[in-house]
Amino acid sequence: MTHPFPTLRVVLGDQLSTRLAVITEADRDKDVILMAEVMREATYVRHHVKKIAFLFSAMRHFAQALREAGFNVRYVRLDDDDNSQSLEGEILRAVKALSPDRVVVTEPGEWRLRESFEALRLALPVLFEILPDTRFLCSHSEFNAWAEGRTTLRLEHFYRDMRRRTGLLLELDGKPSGGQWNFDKDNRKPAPADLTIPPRISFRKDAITQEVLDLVRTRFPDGFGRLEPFHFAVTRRQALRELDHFIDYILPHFGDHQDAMVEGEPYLYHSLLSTYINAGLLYPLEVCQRAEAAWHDGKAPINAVEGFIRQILGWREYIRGIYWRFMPDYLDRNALNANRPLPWFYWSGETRMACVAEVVGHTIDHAYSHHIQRLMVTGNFALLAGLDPVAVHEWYLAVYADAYEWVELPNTLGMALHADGGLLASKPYAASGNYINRMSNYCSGCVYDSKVTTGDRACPFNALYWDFLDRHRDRFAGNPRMPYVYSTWDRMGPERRAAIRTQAALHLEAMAQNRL
Ligand code: FAD
Ligand code: DLZ
Ligand code: SF4
Repeated sequence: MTHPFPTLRVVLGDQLSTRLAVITEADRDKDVILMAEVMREATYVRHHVKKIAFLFSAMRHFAQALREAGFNVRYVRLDDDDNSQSLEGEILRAVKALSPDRVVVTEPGEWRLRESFEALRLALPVLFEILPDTRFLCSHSEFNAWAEGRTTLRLEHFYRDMRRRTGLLLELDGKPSGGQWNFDKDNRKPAPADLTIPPRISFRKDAITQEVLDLVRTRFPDGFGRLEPFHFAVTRRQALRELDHFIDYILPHFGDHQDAMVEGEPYLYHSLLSTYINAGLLYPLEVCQRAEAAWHDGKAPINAVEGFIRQILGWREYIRGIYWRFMPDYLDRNALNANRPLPWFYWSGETRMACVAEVVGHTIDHAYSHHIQRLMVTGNFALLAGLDPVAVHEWYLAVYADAYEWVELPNTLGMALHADGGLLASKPYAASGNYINRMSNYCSGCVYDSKVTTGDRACPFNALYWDFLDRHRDRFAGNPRMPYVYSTWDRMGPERRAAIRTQAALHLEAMAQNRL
């Protein structure tokens, strides 16, 4: 259908994909594409300065590429005089200035913004259409159809359905490639001492990125994290180079050390692709297809390729399905009644716990830490210490370059904190210092001793682990995956158990006083 007036086509900062209908259906002679840098999006949590700089630079490059391809782009810079500093305000301003006969936008990735767009729809004098985000491989209705009537929503079932639906790693007879759906038993080994760490690529900062770095330095002087060095890809072409590098040099070893943690090594064999996929510079399906092709070409083993594809085709889509199915009340869930404030060391990294200091340090430096660091160090500590889920959620949403609520919230509230009561994970990801010692080399440089539970050198994760299990015995004792831990606790005897409870209270007191 052709329209006599222009259509205003809105592209948000994490929608930098030319394959979205908002772009593919644009009339280059008439329509206007609106993009806006606004303070409200840049400050609704205390975002890492690298995240802001990455998005603004990627947005400016995307706008430039659209203009070069012949589109009309109305790009509002953060410092433009008339900038109303909100996306809603910029849409209204553009409607007044351009008199389009309709506005179209791809649905936002966060509930708060979708709600406010729904309100804007009623306020606008023209038609306002919110289009589905077709970059995802499972639509809302497909996820809801899968979830409907199930008593438990387990990733593994969802993932197999997605393999069947997309044909990824599927043979002609419908059987999984390599004979198994899941090769996790071959993965997740600790890192050997002589592990070679592959080099990573860094991108030259052009004039656009330099200008954005200056802007962020000036406008966000108290922002979280270190702005430089800045290595991010900011265009699709650069993101594709990062993908090539991953497929050629890193994917072959992806599974083996997926859960390992090594001092001074933030990246190991992880892909670093989440930031680009989530902002739209890479498409999840193409990333999975590249990994599958590497297996077909004999360049990467099945355990690595299957493990990697499961993260994107399985976890990423599943997490998004959970978010939209259970929002907005998902945000209020606090099944374990956790309410302690977030300790300052989450922002400063100043703690004697070497593992936490290391992970927060990576976070400050790179706006990145890998999954096991997020889940089993900062997440695990927050779970054991009973930190307020909303405070923890806001921290994760702020500090990582790949963080948007649709993906961050279920990972934090559901996977890490068990605050959704087990909707997402059947068992809490609670672990003592022993796990961190097994999967990392952090403990050798720590003032605490991972093998000690009480006394001056006691690793805080130990007493807090037992205290956590004890506090929530009613909830977890019946869990078929947990009887062993409770029988170990019971065998300790009343005096030992009391000493551990006292030690846990001392750790929590030290935490509150910033002495931990
Ligand atoms: P890789 O280890 O190389 O994994 C490959 C890809 O799989 C990732 O790029 C990502 O797209 C996908 N993936 C892997 N695990 C998950 C998962 N659990 N959920 C969704 N996608 C997944 N991921 C985000 O993208 N944004 C977030 O804000 C975010 N917050 C998290 C918060 C917590 C508490 C936890 C435990 C996990 C969080 N994750 C989040 C998931 C995961 O940690 C990151 O996707 C991953 O660390 C990104 O690094 P990578 O690209 O090197 O991943
Ligand atoms: C995260 C972010 C930031 C920091 N700034 C902007 C911005 O200035 N303009 C914009 O369109 N989008 C920005 N974003 C991304 C949005 O917050 C994102 O679209 C929503 O969180 C929904 O996922
Ligand atoms: Fe972390 Fe405990 Fe190991 Fe120290 S001893 S690094 S606090 S697990």
